[in-house]
Amino acid sequence: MSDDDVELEARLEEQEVFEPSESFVSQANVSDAGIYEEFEENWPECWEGAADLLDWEEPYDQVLDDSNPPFYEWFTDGTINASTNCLDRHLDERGDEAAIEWVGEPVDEDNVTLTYSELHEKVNEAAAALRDLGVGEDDVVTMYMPMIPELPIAMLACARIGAPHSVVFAGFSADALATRMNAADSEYLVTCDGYYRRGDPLDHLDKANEGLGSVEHDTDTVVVDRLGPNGDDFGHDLAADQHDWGELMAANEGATVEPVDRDAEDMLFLMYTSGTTGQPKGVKHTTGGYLAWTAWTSQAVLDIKPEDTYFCSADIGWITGHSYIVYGPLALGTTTMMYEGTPDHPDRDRLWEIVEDYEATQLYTAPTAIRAFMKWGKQYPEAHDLSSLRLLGTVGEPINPRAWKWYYKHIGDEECPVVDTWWQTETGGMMVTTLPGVKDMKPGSAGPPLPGMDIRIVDTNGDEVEPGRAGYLTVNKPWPGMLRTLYKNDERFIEEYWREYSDVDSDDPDDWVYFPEDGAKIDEDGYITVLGRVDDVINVSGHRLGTMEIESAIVGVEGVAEAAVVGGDHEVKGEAVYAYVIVEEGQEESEAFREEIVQGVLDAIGPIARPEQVIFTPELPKTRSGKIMRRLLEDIANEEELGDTSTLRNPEIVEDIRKVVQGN
Ligand code: 6R9
Repeated sequence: MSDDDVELEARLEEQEVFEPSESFVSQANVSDAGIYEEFEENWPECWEGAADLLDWEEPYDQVLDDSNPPFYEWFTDGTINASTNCLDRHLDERGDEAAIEWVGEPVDEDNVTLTYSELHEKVNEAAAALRDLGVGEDDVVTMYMPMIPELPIAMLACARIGAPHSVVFAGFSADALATRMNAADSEYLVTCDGYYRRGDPLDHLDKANEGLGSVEHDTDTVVVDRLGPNGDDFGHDLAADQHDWGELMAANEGATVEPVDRDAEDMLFLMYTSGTTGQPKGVKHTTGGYLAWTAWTSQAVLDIKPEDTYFCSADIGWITGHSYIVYGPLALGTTTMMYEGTPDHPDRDRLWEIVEDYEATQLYTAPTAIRAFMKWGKQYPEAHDLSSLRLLGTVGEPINPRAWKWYYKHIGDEECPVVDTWWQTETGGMMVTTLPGVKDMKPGSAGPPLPGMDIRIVDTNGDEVEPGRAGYLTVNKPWPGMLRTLYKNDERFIEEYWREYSDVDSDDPDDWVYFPEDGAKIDEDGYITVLGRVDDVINVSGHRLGTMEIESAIVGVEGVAEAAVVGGDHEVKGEAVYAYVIVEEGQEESEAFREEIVQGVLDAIGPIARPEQVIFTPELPKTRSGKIMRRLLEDIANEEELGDTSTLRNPEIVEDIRKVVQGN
């Protein structure tokens, strides 16, 4: 490092508050600090502005109906279609502008630009094709696809005909697909033959077919041909209930489909997410509130303008991609980018090359990616002109100040504000983050709640804690983008999110408090630092994984008697999976068996859940009532000083396990 660099790093390291640059503020969509007070005074009518960002078929009567908490309804009696809002209404002014810039894996230079007119056309054809197959309003269509243009096309086609989609991340296993299709009674699947990973074709249909084998009802499947002749080696033949996407599209060439009027509260999509039990939760999002929320936050926080080229590097298989690659940006009529590949192929400057080539104006990514960039070194971004960037964002997990500052300096050149956005699958969109044109930034802290949000950090009794003390994050007022329930399971919805801090017998909305199961603290300025999950969910590279799901996968391996899974610190992934395993009598604790266990997890969930370490142990530390003391196992994984072991039934086991893991 040069002397200048050393000086700069030292200054950055000490600096705790960063002001947004004047050049940013002067053009920001939101730059009036009065918005916080205004929203507070005018709640819930303050959300009319968000609804005004959309075109409604029938205007709504009431902003919020809170007569039956926690089953809140937003923009009641309004009717709206999401695909019209993302497409049709932009045609006049922006028909020839790019809606989606798709950057494929660099195998055959087949990048695709879809203008609003082209996207509109394809969505109409796809909507007609799905209807031909029999898809009707409210039929759940599952999608199991990687980052290819057909994924948002299929999503918007569903939105057009009022069929909710349920997107399953392509990296998930066949089992995960089957569980979700069964849970949603989904009779339709859109998938593809395969896709490229680091230049090599990868079979995907094989996995989809395996999953379909475990689906309990009849299904129709549409298969996109992504690989062309490069997929010939996989030797796929479509079964009688499987249809070729290209043929269906060709048969419907030029078709137009009248968008279906949806009630604001009608389901737009389902998204399954990990919880504390083995069964994933089907989070239900609606049409009006969700779209208003994602459009408003895209405008206020990501500062999206129609003429931008906005780049979010998430996968559409996760909520971030739904809200901030597809719905929010397209509702605003901007150009949204999709990247199929990984950030390190063909080289570690791939993202910077894309930013430069497309002159991206915003980059929204995850701390795990930023930590990897940091590890690879600043020479990669430095080799590219990143001056088109105006704003940077992160999401998915806490970002440590060092990574924040690296991002701010080496990617944003100290000119771009960084928005650290806290939210969840369940919240639909952002909840806690700085408004970039209004608020100073504090690295490591997501920032204050967005205007109109009532977020408090409380202790186990629900009383607010002093600034600086750790507590639990709670949301005390509803918001338009919130989940409405867990699919066909209102009871679990209340149990999972409300019971902890609400008076569940009351019908006064003031007695209802949403609990996202995150720990947090707040400072004197009202800035919130999110500390992480307080349930049995671990966050690997920004992806939520339930320890129970992984444990049941491990226990499913023959020869395993018992398993406990915890998250251990990981330099790049944030957290990594540590699996403590007790084998059955007669089962050898061999390397080969370790591999079998890892394979069991890959088969049941997918590569994101791959255990970093499998630790054989004769016993697990348990309380006298028989509960596994996960905290101790976490301390061991993190080489931290061990907490209190006095309540254990078997305290001696802790030292034995520690020796195995830490080797001394
Ligand atoms: C959008 C998304 C949600 C969980 C959430 C929290 C963690 C997300 C964060 C963050 C600290 C941030 N999380 N953003 N923690 N700072 N900026 O990630 O949704 O996959 O449902 O995960 O992720 O623990 O509860 P989802």
